[in-house]
Amino acid sequence: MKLRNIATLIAGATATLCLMSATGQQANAGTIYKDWNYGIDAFNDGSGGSGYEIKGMAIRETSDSIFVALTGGTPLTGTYASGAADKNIGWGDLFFNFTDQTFKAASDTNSLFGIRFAGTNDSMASSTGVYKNVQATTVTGANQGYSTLKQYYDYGWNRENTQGTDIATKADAYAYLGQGSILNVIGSGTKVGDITMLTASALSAAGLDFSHFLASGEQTIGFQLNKSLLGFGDYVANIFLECGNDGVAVAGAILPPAPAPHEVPEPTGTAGMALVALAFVGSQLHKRFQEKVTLE
Ligand SMILES: [Ca+2]
Ligand SMILES: [Ca+2]
Ligand SMILES: [Ca+2]
Repeated sequence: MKLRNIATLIAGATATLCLMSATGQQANAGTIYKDWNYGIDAFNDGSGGSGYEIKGMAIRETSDSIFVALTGGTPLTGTYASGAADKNIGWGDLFFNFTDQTFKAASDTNSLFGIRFAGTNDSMASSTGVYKNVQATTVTGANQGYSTLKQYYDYGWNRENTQGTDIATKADAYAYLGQGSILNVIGSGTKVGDITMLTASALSAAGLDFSHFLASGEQTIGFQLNKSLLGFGDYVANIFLECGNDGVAVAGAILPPAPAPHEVPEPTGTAGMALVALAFVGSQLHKRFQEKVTLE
């Protein structure tokens, strides 16, 4: 599958980057920039105007954390929309797919990870945080949105980098996401932990720089989570707005967790020595006791 090839390429590029960083050399690979993996979305495929325009997503991995950042015109708490059931259209949930299956197939087998970060959206997840064994569902209907991805494209919104630089074409989008319902929130899953929302200055301090790609939106949202909450290996991460008016994806790889500190098995010799030592101490105590008895 082409998408996997892209992810594998990026994974390889990431490994190369790390290797070259270790030797103190500069390297540019794919959309990795200053340790963040960027998916830059088309700037003019947000149906409904600037309030529904995603410009990009970026993901950074450190030894123990995953950082995620999104930029565009949609605030964290969404925008007023009279046609939406809750009068508000905002961000859907973010998904990570570590399987080699399409999004729909991974969803159907409850194999996605999902992150609800927008506390006011229409997610079926009960609270913000990280979820595993996730099946995705759609809330576009309640948000005055597109009933299918095909409908979005049929309305004329196909652009270069339609779902970001890693799913650049409509054909790639169909191959990964299908042409049916836009599955944009967590439908079911098991919560495994919380996320920490990050301020713009914290994101900048962590090296985030959408402006390098001229992709700084009016709204930049970011959060951090413990790496142990997610899977690892090649991934495709993607998100849509609640209405399906825009979406973006990033392909990359998360390194496997570092092996636990090696547990040195207790050598039988050491155990034997310990027993001998205990026996010796015991015998000495016994001897002293005997001596004491004898003296008395
Ligand atoms: Ca866009
Ligand atoms: Ca809504
Ligand atoms: Ca898009």
